Amino acid sequence: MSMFLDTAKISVHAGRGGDGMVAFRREKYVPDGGPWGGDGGRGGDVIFLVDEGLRTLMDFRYNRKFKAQSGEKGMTKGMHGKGAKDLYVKVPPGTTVRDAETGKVLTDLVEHGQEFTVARGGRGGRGNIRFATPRNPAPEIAENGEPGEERQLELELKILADVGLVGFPSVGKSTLLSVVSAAKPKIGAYHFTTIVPNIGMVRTKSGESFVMADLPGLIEGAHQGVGLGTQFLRHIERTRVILHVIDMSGSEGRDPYEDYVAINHELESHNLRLMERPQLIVANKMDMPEAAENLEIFKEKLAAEYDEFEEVPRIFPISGIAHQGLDSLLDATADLLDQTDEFLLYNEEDLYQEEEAYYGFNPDEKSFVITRDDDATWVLSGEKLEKLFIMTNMERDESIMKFARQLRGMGVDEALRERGAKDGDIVRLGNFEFEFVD
Ligand SMILES: Nc1nc2c(ncn2[C@@H]2O[C@H](COP(=O)(O)OP(=O)(O)OP(=O)(O)O)[C@@H](O)[C@H]2O)c(=O)[nH]1
Ligand SMILES: [Mg+2]
Repeated sequence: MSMFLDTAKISVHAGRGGDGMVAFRREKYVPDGGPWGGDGGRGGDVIFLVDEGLRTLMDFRYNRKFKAQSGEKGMTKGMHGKGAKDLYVKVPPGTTVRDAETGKVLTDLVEHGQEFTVARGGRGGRGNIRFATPRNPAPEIAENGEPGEERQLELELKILADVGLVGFPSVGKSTLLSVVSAAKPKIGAYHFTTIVPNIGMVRTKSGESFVMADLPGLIEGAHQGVGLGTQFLRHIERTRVILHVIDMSGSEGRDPYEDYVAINHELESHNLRLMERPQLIVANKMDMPEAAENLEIFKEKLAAEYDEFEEVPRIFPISGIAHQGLDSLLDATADLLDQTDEFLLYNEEDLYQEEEAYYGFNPDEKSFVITRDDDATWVLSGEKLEKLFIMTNMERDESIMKFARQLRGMGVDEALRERGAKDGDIVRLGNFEFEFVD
């Protein structure tokens, strides 16, 4: 696994509902007390909560399982068991949540304080008070709690920033962020000094402000996973404007124009939409002796790519170290942001539909499945049936009888008969076996 956790696979398990209680009134002077068993409490939900203090998914590296607590059991005197507390899991802004099995996006969490329930707790089982009827005033029946939802999730972080600094390693991206904002990113003469995106708030002299992200350096082949690879390309996806930083001094023996073309190629290969973002070219390290000459060559090569009717991308010569040319770069960036709309990463409709499908009832879903084991036992399975089974207290005859009625109601008996089940055949459901009675 990678050191730089911008994706994580985790499992969430909501709490199970508490079991309902079977109890009867036994008071002085009340000889035949009525039913008095309360309901079980609700199991806790697992809820994601966006915390702007977090900037990576690092916390999920060692902690991958999240389980909310179960509800309390129902009690005598008709008292309900206490509901369990929901389990809140903090995630950084910009976290996309997918169902690991289907790969579908469940939600995209961007705002501080935003919440999303990823697994719902089971409801508490009903106590015997709830089963009293005129015909059966003292029912010895109570439900077990409903199991909590369980799912595997994939988290992917795409940080939120208005502006992204993009370029080869050591071109001076972190230096630039450090001189235009209060951020204190690490700066170094070696490649890949920056391994986690740094964010700073920039305020221009004319009073406009925006969020700038210093991203780790890109190299050729990044979209195929070379260097720090796509982990950082994905962060660019949420930015609206790209500042393409180039070492115009060619200090490492590279050709500035080739660098420019190579990086754009990476952006294009990752996701075509990255090239839809407006870009300003930042010609950095202009304090170096060779820079002025290199800039002229660069301008010529760039202009040659465009005809007279096309707009040639604008170039801003600066020196991060000498604090030169920064104001006009920042003003132009603010203007460009004003003119640029947000890029929607996910179609709103897709997100909505997914939620519907998740919580809604699916009428096409088979409520049970019948198979046959080698020893000729009939085996029942299926989510709905298994849930019903878990919620049935198999230690009490009345509950078992109710369960048998529910199976009949679902058409299980009829289906078994159709498949050829005979009187006395063994039918298994979970660890419970019973005889088929025709
Ligand atoms: N001469 C000169 N050197 C600079 C300038 N800006 C940055 N440098 C130097 O270039 C080196 C790399 O700077 P960083 O800001 O760490 O570069 P980076 O693009 O963030 O690099 P990575 O994080 O590795 O991708 C450091 O030694 C800086 O001092 C500049 O304007 N002029
Ligand atoms: Mg850096």
